Amino acid sequence: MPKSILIEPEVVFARQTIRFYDIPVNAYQKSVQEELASYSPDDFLSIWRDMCAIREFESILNEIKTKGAYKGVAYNHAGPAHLSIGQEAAAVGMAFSLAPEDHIFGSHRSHGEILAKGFSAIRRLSDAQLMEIMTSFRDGALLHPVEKGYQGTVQGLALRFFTYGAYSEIFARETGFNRGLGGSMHAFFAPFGIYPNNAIVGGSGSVAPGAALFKRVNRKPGIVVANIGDASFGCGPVWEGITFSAMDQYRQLWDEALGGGLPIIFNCMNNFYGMGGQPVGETMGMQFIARIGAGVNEDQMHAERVNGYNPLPVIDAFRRKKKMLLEGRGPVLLDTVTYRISGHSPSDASSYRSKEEVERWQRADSIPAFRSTLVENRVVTEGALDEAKAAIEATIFDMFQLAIDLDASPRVAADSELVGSVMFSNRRVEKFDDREPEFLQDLAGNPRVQQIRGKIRTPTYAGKPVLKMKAYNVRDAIFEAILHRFSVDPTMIAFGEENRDWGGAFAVYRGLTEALPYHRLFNSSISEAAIVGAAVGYGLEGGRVVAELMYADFMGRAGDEIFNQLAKWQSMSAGQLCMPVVLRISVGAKYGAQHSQDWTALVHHIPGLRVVYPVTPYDAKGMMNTALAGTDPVIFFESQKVYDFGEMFVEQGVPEGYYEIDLSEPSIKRKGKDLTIVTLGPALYTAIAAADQLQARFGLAAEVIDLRSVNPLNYATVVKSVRKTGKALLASDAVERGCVMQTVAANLTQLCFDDLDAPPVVVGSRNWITPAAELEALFFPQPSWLLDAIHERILPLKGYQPQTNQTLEEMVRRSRLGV
Ligand SMILES: Cc1ncc(C[n+]2csc(CCOP(=O)(O)OP(=O)(O)O)c2C)c(N)n1
Ligand SMILES: [Mg+2]
Repeated sequence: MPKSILIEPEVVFARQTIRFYDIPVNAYQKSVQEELASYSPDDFLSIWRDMCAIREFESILNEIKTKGAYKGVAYNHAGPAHLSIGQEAAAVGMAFSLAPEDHIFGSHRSHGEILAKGFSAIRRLSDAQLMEIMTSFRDGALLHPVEKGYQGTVQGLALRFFTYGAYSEIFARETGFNRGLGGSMHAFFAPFGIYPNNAIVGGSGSVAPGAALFKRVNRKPGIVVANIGDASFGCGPVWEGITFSAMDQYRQLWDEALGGGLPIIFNCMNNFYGMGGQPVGETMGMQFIARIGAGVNEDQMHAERVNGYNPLPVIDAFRRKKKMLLEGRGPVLLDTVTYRISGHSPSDASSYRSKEEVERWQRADSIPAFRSTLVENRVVTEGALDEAKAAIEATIFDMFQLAIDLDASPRVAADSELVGSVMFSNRRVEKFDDREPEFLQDLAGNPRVQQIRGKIRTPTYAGKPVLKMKAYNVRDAIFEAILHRFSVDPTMIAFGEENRDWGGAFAVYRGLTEALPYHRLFNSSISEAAIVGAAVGYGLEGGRVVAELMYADFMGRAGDEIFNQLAKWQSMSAGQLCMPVVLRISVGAKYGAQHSQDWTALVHHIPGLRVVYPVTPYDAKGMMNTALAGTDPVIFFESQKVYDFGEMFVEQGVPEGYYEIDLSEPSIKRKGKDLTIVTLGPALYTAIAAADQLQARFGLAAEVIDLRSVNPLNYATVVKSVRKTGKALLASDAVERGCVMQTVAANLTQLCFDDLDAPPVVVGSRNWITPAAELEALFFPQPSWLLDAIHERILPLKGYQPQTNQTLEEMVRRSRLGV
């Protein structure tokens, strides 16, 4: 859909041509004299001073990395330093006219952008605001060391505070912006509008659009800038972020009052190099990054190339583009040309470029060039420039020395649990804003709500099992929990592929289209990286979001966004950011190798993610409720095998009201004393079938425990059961090698060693591709496999004839062949 957009053959097949307009390259040609009306002498001075400050800040890093000392002060910095010496004009030009509420995201090479944005914010905030930020930020932890003995202005104090926080962060000190957990490549300081910088090339390209989305949906002021390198435009997620930002719907379908296109500038810090590869002439073919805009939308993203070796064209461009964004005409692409005089990192041997080239750019260096322009045009005196430079350099040198002083700026103790303490935020937030949640209709009249009201929520009705058509099922359970949070938290949004109109690929959202305005539920482009990346950006800005991947097999398309972005920003921020993002991932079946794999193991392995996999209506509703009240990223797996299953275990049925289930507690689904079967995912139902046979044929009472949660996981219930029975079989639909259950089995071996009659046994799917629907019984664990494994490896069953080979010899054979 949307049904309002009609596709007409006569129009589609009419003869026409696609027109492009010219993309400006270096259009700005004003002299300083012509700019006198736009800048005060103080502005000019500040611009140059900021450039000098960045140069000094990074020159110190360069000297200590390459020579071990600066001005006789020795320091060994173990970590990285990707310097941007040469790029100062581009950074200052980018930040100069931004307000504190404009948020920048960056890359591994963003010291300069961080500093420039911080200096710009310090100039714009009042003394009272600055004092409030400095005293409240981590209870003054960064302020105390820099205010001792300082007698100057509040702005001067803020400069000390800010440069000290930056150095401390780079040197992994407690007094860093992020307590040293971010470091050089991930440092940020949100109070000044400086948001995460990303060591994954192009990482900000998919995350920053989510921040822009947050501003639109929640009517927040300001714009978002994604500062990314020229080589990052070869990264898929950057293209996806651009596509996501340029969707027509913002302007064509969303309520006009929200403000139109996403307010985002993709600002290419174009220094002509990746590390050593050259996008122009070697690794890409577009010649001008600005050209990309032409392929994106009719506005061509208002793309432009500007001279970033001079701050004024960049400031001019940012002023014009910001105005466009505030008018709802985003997104924008800027190709800001600069040059990295420094190496990629201090170990760079510069084998990929000639000395002559570097020297030519050094001769054109923006810092002396801009100074000459100001002096020649009598805008600022040499004395004023020298004085400003000397003052800021002194501050920076002082702050460097303070940051390397272990007494003033300690590292976290060697036995510290700091990192562990910030892996999860563990908070509970009912709603992230107090405004009224927006709906299009009264929910009582919603057809889906009415339909669910007529369903049976208990395992039996009038003594008989409930028909599938009548049963309140897993789909309904997830819907109810999500609808509840939509009605409580006005920031809550959901998006993914086919989320609107279609009702979600598996009909979980059916009914929501009628209930919610576009900006709360929308279809995204088929851009898994951008779906997850944007959810990350939205979450870290302080909004609640449910994003969806249609199949677990598509996680690969969003690998970085799940593994490095969603999982890591809470801890890299030392607990300052939270990540209230639920990522729904549906696990398929019947669709063969690329649509039917359970990939719980992948996210189980990644620190920083909560991972759950409920398979009953009671669990699905309770766990989704908990996930949507928390502040941590939750990977919420769902199984296509069980969407239409009714409740089979909770006799009282699934409550109509709100309840929560702990996201780390396994659940006993059937009590027993002879053997423990632990399951994850739909293997629960396989285990129940096996348990029925054990009872009927062998008089054995199996205790069946559904893990439900993968991480965090409380072992207490499982351990208690296994100690009681002395026997453990673990089953899931994931392929057996490296699956979650292998970790659980290994842990149970240690936790229950004295009580075990046999080592815990894992039964999973075969280590194959998932075959066609007709052949799935060869692949997914069947009840008989469980019985066979019990018989062969745990407890011989009297008179039992195994149907498959579950012996240890077979395990070794399969392993040897890798299948
Ligand atoms: C996904 C990813 N691939 C490769 C790298 C290694 N790497 C770090 S910086 C870099 C070059 C990036 O070039 P560009 O985006 O132009 O930024 P610049 O370094 O020029 O500022 C590479 C390849 C990485 N950090 N992330
Ligand atoms: Mg580059």
